[in-house]
Amino acid sequence: MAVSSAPLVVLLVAGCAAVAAATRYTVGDGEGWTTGVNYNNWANSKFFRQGDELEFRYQRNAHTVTEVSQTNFDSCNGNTPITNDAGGTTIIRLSYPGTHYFICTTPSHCNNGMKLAVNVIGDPSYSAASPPAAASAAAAVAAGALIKLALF
Ligand SMILES: [Cu+2]
Repeated sequence: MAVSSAPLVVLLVAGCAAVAAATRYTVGDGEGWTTGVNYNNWANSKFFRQGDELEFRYQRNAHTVTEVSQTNFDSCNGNTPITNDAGGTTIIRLSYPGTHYFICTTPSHCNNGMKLAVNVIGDPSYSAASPPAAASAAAAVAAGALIKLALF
């Protein structure tokens, strides 16, 4: 029994690793990326790891997702963005550790609190070549199928 169950253990570990590889967080949860949401509270309830993703959902062109430096975050200055998008759905991969800063550049929105800072913890197992969250989920499903097969 011990011999036959060894491959199953390997599959279970592999399956868990795939699930833990990346998490995609919807910024603001059901409220999305908009005015009137306290994004400090939202971020403080989460633990972001290198490789995780942020999904910003908002009305196209009504807001922006603008990644900026800490200085520009503090002053709500979007003139020299690191990245910028207003497409309505913006997915940002947190590919390096440290604090990432996002603001909305629609006039007055950032100053009224539409800004998000997330602290990202480094993950030594992270690889830029690793598959995105959707592929990881597929891998987890595949691993689960293998586990079911192994149980037979
Ligand atoms: Cu806005």
